[in-house]
Amino acid sequence: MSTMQSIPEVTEFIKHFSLKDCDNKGFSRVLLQLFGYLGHGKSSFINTCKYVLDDTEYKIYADVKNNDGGNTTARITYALTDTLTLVDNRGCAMMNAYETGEIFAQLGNLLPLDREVKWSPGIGLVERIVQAERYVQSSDFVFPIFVYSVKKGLSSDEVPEIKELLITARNLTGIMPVVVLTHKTHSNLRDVQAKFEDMDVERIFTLENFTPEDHMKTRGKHEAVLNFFLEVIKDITFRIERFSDPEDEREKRKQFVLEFVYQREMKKKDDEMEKMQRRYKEAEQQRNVNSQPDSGCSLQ
Ligand SMILES: Nc1nc2c(ncn2[C@@H]2O[C@H](COP(=O)(O)OP(=O)(O)O)[C@@H](O)[C@H]2O)c(=O)[nH]1
Ligand SMILES: [Mg+2]
Repeated sequence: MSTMQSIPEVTEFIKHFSLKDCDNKGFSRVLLQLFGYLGHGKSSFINTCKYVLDDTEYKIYADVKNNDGGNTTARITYALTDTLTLVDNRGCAMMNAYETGEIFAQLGNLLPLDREVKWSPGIGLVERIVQAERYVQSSDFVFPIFVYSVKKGLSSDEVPEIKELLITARNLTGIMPVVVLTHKTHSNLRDVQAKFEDMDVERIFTLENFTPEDHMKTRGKHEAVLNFFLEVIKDITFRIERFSDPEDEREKRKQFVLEFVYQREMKKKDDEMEKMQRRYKEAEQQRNVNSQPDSGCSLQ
């Protein structure tokens, strides 16, 4: 935080940030789209942001225990200011949400907000995107934020998948996701941070979330969150000037996700075809072996 500004000044600045003040192209609200794996601190981060910006007592807005059974999906919104809204995208906690394109449909703001929807992979996702069109507001500006827990650690084997996830999210939204590392006091910090830097992530924030067990306000924790918002606001104003109009941007995101789903379905078919051909060959070889005259012990 700039030493020129006091905490109340910065808080007011964030609270009054509006897209009206920039070349907004018709965007009116920013969806801070949180994504990341289950148990990495997304819900806690939402509660932390509310605690810092509202600056009242600690409340639980996002349920830290709700681990999302697995066959429904929802994108839940938490309004932070008139302009900034946090979105908890729960699809990423599900098995295969990444492979099936579910997480990208959520990140691309192509699925409704605040509605429980039965989860369906593959072509079912395309139907849900079409059905959602009348509920989705194009005037929402999509800003991706990847939440990852330092405490969980990050092995080298996991790096390629996460990198691909981040790059795909970037290609979809036009913005390289900002990374929030939770549990920053854990000893894995340097290692995890270095691995994210190697993934070409531009902006990495490290922080310790406030939790129901420990929400004693310290200046360090409080300022870390305010700083995060100052930087995010800078990023938003930079990006928005380089975007075309909201309808156009949404159409691009839709095409991207449809193409992604299509490619995945094609690959699945190719894999199945290959498997079938392999089985056929194996059966053929087996038949040839069986039909060969057994020279060893023939009785004449
Ligand atoms: N000490 C500490 N605990 C955290 C932090 N972030 C999350 N937690 C705890 O980790 C658990 C999972 O967090 P949660 O927010 O539910 O993760 P989600 O599944 O991504 O929403 C909860 O018990 C939180 O209290 C953090 O930065 N520090
Ligand atoms: Mg959660």
